[in-house]
Amino acid sequence: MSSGYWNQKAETCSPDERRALQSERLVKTVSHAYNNQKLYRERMDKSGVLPGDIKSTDDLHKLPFVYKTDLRDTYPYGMFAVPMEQIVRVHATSGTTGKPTVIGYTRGDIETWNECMARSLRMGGVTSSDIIHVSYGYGLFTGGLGAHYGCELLGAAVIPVSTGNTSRQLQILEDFNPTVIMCTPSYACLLAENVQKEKIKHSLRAGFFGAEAWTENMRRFIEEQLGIVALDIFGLAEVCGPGVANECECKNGLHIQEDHFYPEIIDPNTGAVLPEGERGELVFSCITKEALPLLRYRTRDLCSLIKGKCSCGRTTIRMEKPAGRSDDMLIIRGVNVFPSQVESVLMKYNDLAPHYLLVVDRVNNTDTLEIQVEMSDTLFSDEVRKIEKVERGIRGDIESTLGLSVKVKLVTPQTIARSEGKAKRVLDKRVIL
Ligand code: DLL
Repeated sequence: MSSGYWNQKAETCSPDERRALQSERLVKTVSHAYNNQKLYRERMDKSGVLPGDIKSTDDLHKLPFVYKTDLRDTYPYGMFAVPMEQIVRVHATSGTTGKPTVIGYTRGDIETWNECMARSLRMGGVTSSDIIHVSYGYGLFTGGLGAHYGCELLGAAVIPVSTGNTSRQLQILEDFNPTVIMCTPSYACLLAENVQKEKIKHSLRAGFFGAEAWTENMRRFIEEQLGIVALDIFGLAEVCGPGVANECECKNGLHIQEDHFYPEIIDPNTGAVLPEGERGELVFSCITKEALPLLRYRTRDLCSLIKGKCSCGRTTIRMEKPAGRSDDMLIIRGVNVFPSQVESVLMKYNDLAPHYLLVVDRVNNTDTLEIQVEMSDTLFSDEVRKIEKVERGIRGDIESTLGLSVKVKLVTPQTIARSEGKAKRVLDKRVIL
């Protein structure tokens, strides 16, 4: 099924060749950032590091970090390292608090991004014969346009559906014969349910799902319900957008486009680089970016890195499927809880739909966690006794996974709010109090 490489040299070169290229690019980018980004120059000066101290990727750890707050503090364009006449596109991330994060791209940055997206698609077996249904949002979010131009570069036929209007999406799936779909995994679950319910006939064989964390159990659900291969696509606007990393057909980690984005894993508390294979916070240095050359950018995403040649032949470093973000973590009665831990338990039950919400509250000074999850139509029409039994089973399973007592509430089908983009899985009432 594999259809080769998009850029064979970049994707299959030896570690030494790659290290040499990365070092050369890093040295250039450090001096570009130092000379053109006031904030980063001041930070380097404060850390006592000069561009001349960075001679190769071995010296990267000497550089200070950059944070999302830096982009907010310099809103909107304060960290751009080129004059506005060289910027050809602007994207922004909404951000739940405060100002959005604004990202600028030069023509060169856009070309790099398009190539990374084309590489991502090719590693998932996509060719110019494919028809690609893009259901990521088009607009300030990088998902739609990022995916779109990668598809065009590859020569595939792209259908720019964007988000929303699920019944129109289903009609396009049935009538336009797309072979590949791109959307968030939570929206893929919603589409899959409707495809089943309305007996939609489609020609899909693969999907590229990302923009939010999703578990292996959710992958199984999507693959079974839609009868396709579901691959993980990762990216973030600050680095470019979708296409920073992608799974190949071997599904054993996401290949990072590391000739452009150099990854490190650090201890989020101390900032120290962690030994190979350990899970920690992913940090990226953009070693070819012109408009926004972020160095040692703290993503808050939690994962580990996998070295070594993949069976697909690629030699690029891979990231483990991200387990969530350090800022997603809930602390409930002192216990660390990630929504993905709950999801991996829920998705084992056939009697449930893949729609859930974690409601956290504080009652009499004690944190409470209620997990609301939708029943399948079959369970919903079953006896109350059966429903209660399933509820008890799930509660026991979750309590032993989290080490925390929880309440589980099975709710009526179609009652948990759906999202067309990134799903909202947590309602933390403590934050509002
Ligand atoms: O979500 C870009 C994107 C669009 C990626 C479409 C994939 C597909 P942002 O809105 O800036 O960009 O959000 C970036 O989303 O730091 C992760 O926390 C999360 N994220 C993105 N992809 C994945 C993934 C886009 N495959 C933030 N798995 C990142 C887990 C993901 N989390």
